[in-house]
Amino acid sequence: MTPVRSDTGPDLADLRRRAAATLRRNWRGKATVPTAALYPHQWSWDSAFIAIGQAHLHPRRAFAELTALLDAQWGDGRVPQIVFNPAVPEDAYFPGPAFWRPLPRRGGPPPGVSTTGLVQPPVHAAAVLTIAERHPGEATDAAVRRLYPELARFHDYLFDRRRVASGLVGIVHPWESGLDNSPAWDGPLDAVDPGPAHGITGLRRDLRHADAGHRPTDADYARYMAVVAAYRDRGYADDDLPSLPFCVVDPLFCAVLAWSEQALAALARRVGADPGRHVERARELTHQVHTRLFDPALGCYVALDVRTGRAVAKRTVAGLAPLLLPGGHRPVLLDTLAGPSFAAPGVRGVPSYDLTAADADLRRYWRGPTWVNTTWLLWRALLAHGETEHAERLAADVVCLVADAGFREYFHPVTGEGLGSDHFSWTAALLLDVLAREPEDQRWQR
Ligand code: 2M8
Repeated sequence: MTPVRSDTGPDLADLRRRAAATLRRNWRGKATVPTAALYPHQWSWDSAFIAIGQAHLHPRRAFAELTALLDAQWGDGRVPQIVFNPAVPEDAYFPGPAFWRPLPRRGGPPPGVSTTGLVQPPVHAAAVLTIAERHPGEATDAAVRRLYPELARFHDYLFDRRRVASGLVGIVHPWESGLDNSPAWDGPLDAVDPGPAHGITGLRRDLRHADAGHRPTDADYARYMAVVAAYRDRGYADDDLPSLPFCVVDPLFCAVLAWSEQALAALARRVGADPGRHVERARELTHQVHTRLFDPALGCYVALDVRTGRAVAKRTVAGLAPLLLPGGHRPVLLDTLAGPSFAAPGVRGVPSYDLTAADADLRRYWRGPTWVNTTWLLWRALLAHGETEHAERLAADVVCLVADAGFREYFHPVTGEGLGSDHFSWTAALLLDVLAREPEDQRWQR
């Protein structure tokens, strides 16, 4: 894609127009696909990020996006990772709807709705609060009244059914982390028997739409499938979670849940409900994250393998996410964020993994590239803590990456090369949000 620049930096009006066009192109009538070919259904945390950007264009569409997702909420409260579009052929995405069946009748999705049985990081309540604060009015109030009970039920599910390791909240598949191929999952996945891996390449659809060097390997996929099959074969039941082949505590998932739980408290106040339990749960989970997941030697938070009880000593962007929370080890995290692991000269945005690590792979999915959504989360955290200059640098990085390489799924953190798929929805949506917040001045010049 040709970068559009004027003498004074990227043409912001043009970027906004192209971002809006990307979201229009990916809108499917009720919800937005992350990108047409690679991800042709609705994804959970994508929709939350998309709604944040969509609110700058069509607030009604923003709420429609979240309503479509929550319409697929399971009876047990879980909000599924993927809501399958019945109009899309079974083999357009792997693993498609058939692989996930049977879905439970009791406690499962509404009749006739086809989903996966996993969840994704619960950014949704924080997204609704973000939208409500920026776009006040009657329509927003009505939407918040409608969405609050469903969001609260989702959090009840996570706190009641996914509690592991006394108080922390666990995930049972790398796909639930959103950072699927993170080096943090290599150790826990090594212990998974992949079963027969042959034939995986033929089944995979992602390799038709993205460079194999930017995506997970077949060995990763074989293990992903084995982990899904084990959960599916026990009816997606959450009893005795450590007996599943994969069960970890992820610092980003927990930090986002505690952050969103604070947002739920604010939403509860708006609709006249009692915020008490949200305040208490946010406080308790925040405390657990700060006391149980911090690794002083690495200068960041780390994941916990619940099956072995061992911490995963890897410095990933997920380990910076507790910056979203009050208290904790903020000065150390700020140093790590500004240090050589995530911010060498010329590096743009926040790389997904420690640049100095021997196993960093700056082109491969979640193993080094910069992603706009995780950079956006840290931008929000920096703004909340008054770290304005640092936040503005990240905002400028996002704008320049997109101006130079287009609305790509992820970016090489050093060269800025666009990676993964193109016309990617959350890149467009969050760019709109960054542009709406940051004053237009000379800082975009690089
Ligand atoms: C990626 O994950 C999906 C599985 O959920 C895949 O690779 O097929 C991840 O980047 C995830 O965080 C994202 O939600 C999804 C859709 O954009 O793609």
